Amino acid sequence: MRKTQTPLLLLAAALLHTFAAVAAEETIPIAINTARVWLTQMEDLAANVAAATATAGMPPAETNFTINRAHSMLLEGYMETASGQVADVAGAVTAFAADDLESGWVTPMLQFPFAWADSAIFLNLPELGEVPLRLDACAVAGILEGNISNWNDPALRELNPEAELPDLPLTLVYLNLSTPIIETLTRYLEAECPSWSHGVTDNLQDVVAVLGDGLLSSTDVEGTWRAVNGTPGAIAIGGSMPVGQYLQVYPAALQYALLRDSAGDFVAPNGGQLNETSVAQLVAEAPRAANSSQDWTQLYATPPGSYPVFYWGLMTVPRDLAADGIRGKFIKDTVGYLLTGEGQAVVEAGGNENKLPPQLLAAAVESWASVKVSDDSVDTGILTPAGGQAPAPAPAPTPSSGGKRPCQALALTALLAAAAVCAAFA
Ligand SMILES: *[C@@H]1O[C@H](CO)[C@@H](O)[C@H](O)[C@H]1NC(C)=O
Ligand SMILES: *[C@@H]1O[C@H](CO)[C@@H](O)[C@H](O)[C@H]1NC(C)=O
Ligand SMILES: *[C@@H]1O[C@H](CO)[C@@H](O)[C@H](O)[C@H]1NC(C)=O
Ligand SMILES: *[C@@H]1O[C@H](CO)[C@@H](O)[C@H](O)[C@H]1NC(C)=O
Ligand SMILES: CC(=O)N[C@H]1CO[C@H](CO)[C@@H](O)[C@@H]1O
Repeated sequence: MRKTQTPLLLLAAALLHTFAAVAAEETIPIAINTARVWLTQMEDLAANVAAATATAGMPPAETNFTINRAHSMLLEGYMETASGQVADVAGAVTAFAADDLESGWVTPMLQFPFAWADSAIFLNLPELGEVPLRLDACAVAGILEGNISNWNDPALRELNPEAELPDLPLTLVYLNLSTPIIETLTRYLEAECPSWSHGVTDNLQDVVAVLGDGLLSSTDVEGTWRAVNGTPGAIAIGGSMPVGQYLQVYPAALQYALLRDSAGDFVAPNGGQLNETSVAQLVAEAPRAANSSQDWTQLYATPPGSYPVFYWGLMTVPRDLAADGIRGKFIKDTVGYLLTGEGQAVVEAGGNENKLPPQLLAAAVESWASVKVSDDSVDTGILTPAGGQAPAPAPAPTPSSGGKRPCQALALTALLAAAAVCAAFA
């Protein structure tokens, strides 16, 4: 967009109510390609954003979701198909490295975190009743390597003296994707189980391949939940528990395992309890928007809470959306909403995922605020974080004709501005 149009757009924003009837016919399409675990949040985000834009008399933002990834550790996997770029936003669990964010794009990409969650090891073993299964790192390693293949294995009995462990084959459900969750898992195994010999990696497909009948390999998160739900004696390691609407669909997959930490305590996926030491470390290492590559990969080196297997939610958008005109501002505000108090409540609404550690929020907002748009003063009606550029005050409502009017028939005073807006919405 040419710079000379900016004052016209400012005026236009103030006059939007004059032609709300016209604007109501338009929608602003936004395409989000997300990870399954964030789908509920993205749907709620879209609903709130659509309502906010409509309430403000702006063209409603209409979000289109896909869950479609060629490779979940690579940004191209979210943003592109063979035929080109498909998504405006990646709602990912992956913190993409600087190279991936910077090279190959028309404009480099930027990321910021908006949420995190423990990635519970979960199982289908009703015999346990209310007693959660206890595992240590070597028991997890033993299950992955096939050394532990029955629930009455002596190593499991020793860890679970109180539990009624049945004589039942143990089936590992493994999500056969490269994910940062497996990196957190293997970092834990590397640190806490001396006999773990496979290092830190993002996919254990070669390790679990030896399990034969003891393995159910899945290719997507929901497939993992379905397999655990449908298989007595199944355990999923390195996926995530059912979230959102799936809690009702996969009730047999809702048992989780406690994991022994370095201090010898068994910790539960804890619903948001933070390890203040590691959060302080993460804050110190957070990229600073003005000066850095926006590489947030260090988030995955340190568990934000005490459960060692976990994931983050990260939004990825182009750093410069100026070429998208008004739509660029809609995209920026849509993702920024997640960093507001309201947006963080959306993140936590399902009770399974946690808002950003508040100490990290400032750095996330700083990254978000650095996204360039053609006109940051346009008020889309979408709530955006404090600390970002304040939206222009809402225009005073003016009576709408209620009728359908073409852009060129607007009142003379609005004509120039309307032309700019009509062009921007085209
Ligand atoms: C959603 O976006 C994808 C990728 O751009 C596209 O293939 C699909 O047709 C879109 N769906 C709708 C309903 O707009
Ligand atoms: C599993 O068993 C093999 C063969 O006995 C052994 O080499 C390996 O260390 C065991 N794995 C673990 C995690 O103890
Ligand atoms: C994992 O998927 C790859 C293809 O992406 C396949 O070659 C491999 O056999 C699978 N491994 C397991 C253990 O399912
Ligand atoms: C908290 O985080 C620090 C730094 O990462 C770590 O050394 C410590 O073990 C953690 N404490 C717990 C209880 O997880
Ligand atoms: C946020 C941040 O760290 N900003 C710094 C970027 O670098 C300039 C100098 O190059 C500093 O003045 C800013 O404080």
